[in-house]
Amino acid sequence: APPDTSTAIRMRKYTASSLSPSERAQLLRRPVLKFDAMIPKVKPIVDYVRAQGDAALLDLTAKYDKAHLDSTVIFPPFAPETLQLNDAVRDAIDAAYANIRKFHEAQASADTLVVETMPGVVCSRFARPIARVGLYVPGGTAVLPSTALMLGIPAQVAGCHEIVLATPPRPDGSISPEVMYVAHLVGASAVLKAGGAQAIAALAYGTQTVPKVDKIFGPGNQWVTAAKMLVQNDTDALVAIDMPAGPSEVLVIADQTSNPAHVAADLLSQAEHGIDSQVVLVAVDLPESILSTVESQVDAQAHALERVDIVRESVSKSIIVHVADIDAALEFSNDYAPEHLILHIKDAADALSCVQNAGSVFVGPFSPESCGDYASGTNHTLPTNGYARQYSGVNTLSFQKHITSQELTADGLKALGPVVATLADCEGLQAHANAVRIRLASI
Ligand code: HSO
Ligand code: ZN
Repeated sequence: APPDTSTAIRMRKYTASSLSPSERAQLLRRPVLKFDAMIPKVKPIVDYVRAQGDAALLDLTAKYDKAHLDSTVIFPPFAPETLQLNDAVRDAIDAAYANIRKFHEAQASADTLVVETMPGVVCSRFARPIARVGLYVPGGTAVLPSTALMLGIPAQVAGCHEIVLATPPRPDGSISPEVMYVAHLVGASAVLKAGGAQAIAALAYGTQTVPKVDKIFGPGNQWVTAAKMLVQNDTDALVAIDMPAGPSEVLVIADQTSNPAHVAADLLSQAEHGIDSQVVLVAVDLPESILSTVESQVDAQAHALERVDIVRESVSKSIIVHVADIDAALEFSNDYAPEHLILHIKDAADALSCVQNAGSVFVGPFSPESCGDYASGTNHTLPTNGYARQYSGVNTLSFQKHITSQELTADGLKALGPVVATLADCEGLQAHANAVRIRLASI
């Protein structure tokens, strides 16, 4: 059917104070993802790749990506013709790379933490890179070199030894030069031309040519996410994942000082990601005149977008919530725990101290989310679906683990040993107590 350009693209409206607890709970939920239903679909793919390796990858890539490949992995040095970009794009990627690198270098924990907990008892903690990491860069409706930057830079900064970047090939078998250029910049050790659950399985188990990794990062569709969850639970794979990923979302808090056209533009910039994206506007005592301008701007700007059909669907699942004041706005936002929070409010920076749950915050009128999505320095791989309550976004520490150590002196053991022996006795673990007492007897 031809695209529907006639009907208005608008969000549903609610007033926070008149919601029942169950209505409020309903609004705080995201459009449901049926993971239980995905696992049985994904498992045969994962098992196929695990059993057949490269042959399965080639077969599945032909089937799902329509690309008929001879081999699935490219190793550096990458051929110059695969990296060819126009100058403006290369310069933009370089500028983004520099900012993201600067911010992620500042996060690395290079220093060893040393604490003498009591005289002669020294505890320390130091970081080591996760040796082999897999970075999933989605293909699908948009090619995302920015995601390659957001995953590749912290991996590089953390000092990971092997960086395997997986992304689905185009039907001609190639990878976009933008993604290849980023792979080159971040020092990727291999590019896997595969997407979906099959790429995740290859990273988790390795194949004849794909190196097995220790942790898999990156956003993806339901197939990718279900496959990540599946392999994470397989003790044979012995692989970790960054976080459970879901569709993109943004929550915008706007008051009378906000510019309605800017608010609308920010809402749409997230809504265009996919039909499952959810955008929420929390309107703080917003006069009807401003609100209706926001709504008409959403409608007008949406109709001018190439991705209007995606936006139409995501906006129709999205909501406007009226609240009386900024405290109520932040309460709603903290309960929703958005991936992105944009503060279009007076004295926006002051509100930060009240933000408890959010992936990343965009403060004030000149901080569109797009800047964080691409180039300001912060990471765009962030917790969705309310997981901002307990997860951080991807950062340099996501690519490291911390090892602790301790060294006791004889005096330290004299002081601490009796405490340990008593506790070991209390647990009935005699050998533990002996390991202390046998030493105390000889000091
Ligand atoms: N907003 C997305 C990231 C992205 N935006 C990539 C543009 N390209 C994460 O929620
Ligand atoms: Zn985005």
